[in-house]
Amino acid sequence: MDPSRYDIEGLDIAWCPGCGNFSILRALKLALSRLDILPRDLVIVSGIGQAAKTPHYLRTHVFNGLHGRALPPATAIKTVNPGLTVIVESGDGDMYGEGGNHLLHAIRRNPDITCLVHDNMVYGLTKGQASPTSRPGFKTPVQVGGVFEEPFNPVALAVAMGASFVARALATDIERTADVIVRAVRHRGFSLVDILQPCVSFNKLNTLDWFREHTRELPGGYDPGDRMAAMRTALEEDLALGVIFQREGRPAFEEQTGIYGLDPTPLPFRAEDRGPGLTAVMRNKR
Ligand SMILES: Cc1ncc(C[n+]2csc(CCOP(=O)(O)OP(=O)(O)O)c2C)c(N)n1
Ligand code: SF4
Ligand SMILES: [Mg+2]
Repeated sequence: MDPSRYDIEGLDIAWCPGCGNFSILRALKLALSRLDILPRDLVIVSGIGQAAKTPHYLRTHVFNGLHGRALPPATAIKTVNPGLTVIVESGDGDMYGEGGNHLLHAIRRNPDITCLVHDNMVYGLTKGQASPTSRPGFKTPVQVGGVFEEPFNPVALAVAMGASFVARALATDIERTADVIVRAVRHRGFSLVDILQPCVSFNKLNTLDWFREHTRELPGGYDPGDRMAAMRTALEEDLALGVIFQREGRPAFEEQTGIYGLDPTPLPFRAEDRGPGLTAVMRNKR
């Protein structure tokens, strides 16, 4: 399928020229076209932030909710209509700060959704405060003496919790990012992809050059099924790029809820849920 299938004509994109989000948007469209997912079969869910604007720039279904709260509605959407492909677009502040608790429980529940985190190590939308992944010494108008906390390590957290798919990509490497997104969407279960993204306006420390110097590709023969190797990789100083951990065979949340135990038809399409039966139930509740 042609990636332009997801284009919206005459868009006014609010990102700064040179922002790494443009590369992620291109990689996402490339991945979706390679996966042959029709816009009508896709829902992109997001919270608040520059990253969370991504679904506004694609022609598909969108649910844009509260800051840090993308994962609960995404889980609900997948649970009631498992035929849809559900992708979450989030930022490092949105997903690892405000939404951190939801991330823990999404990993635990393992719904079949793909969570793409645009990790620019800063709060971009609110003009440059430190985020959970900001590096020590990073000075901002709020952290005037520089960040002194340990940066949050999303890959180590996800591997420690037994997430079923954990990967990292560099936004500007569009081909490789698209490849990782394809693998994440194909994976059955919760997929976390931390995408390193330069913020050219508010992060002058973690520039594209910094990311190039501080990242490395996984070695040939690397086995993403080896959890201890994945944890060692996650704890290395250099940030490894690629699929770091993958665990097949873990049942997805929506398969275990029992909703589809007897009837695989998605809830929105079941006649009894739309017909007089539901109407009668609703009437009794009033
Ligand atoms: C509950 C709540 N707290 C704070 C804010 C203000 N706020 C909006 S976006 C944002 C940070 C976004 O950072 P990040 O998720 O890293 O996205 P980026 O803009 O960097 O892509 C904050 C703190 C808000 N909208 N809602
Ligand atoms: S502030 Fe940073 S993250 Fe936001 S659009 Fe500009 S460059 Fe991109
Ligand atoms: Mg950010």
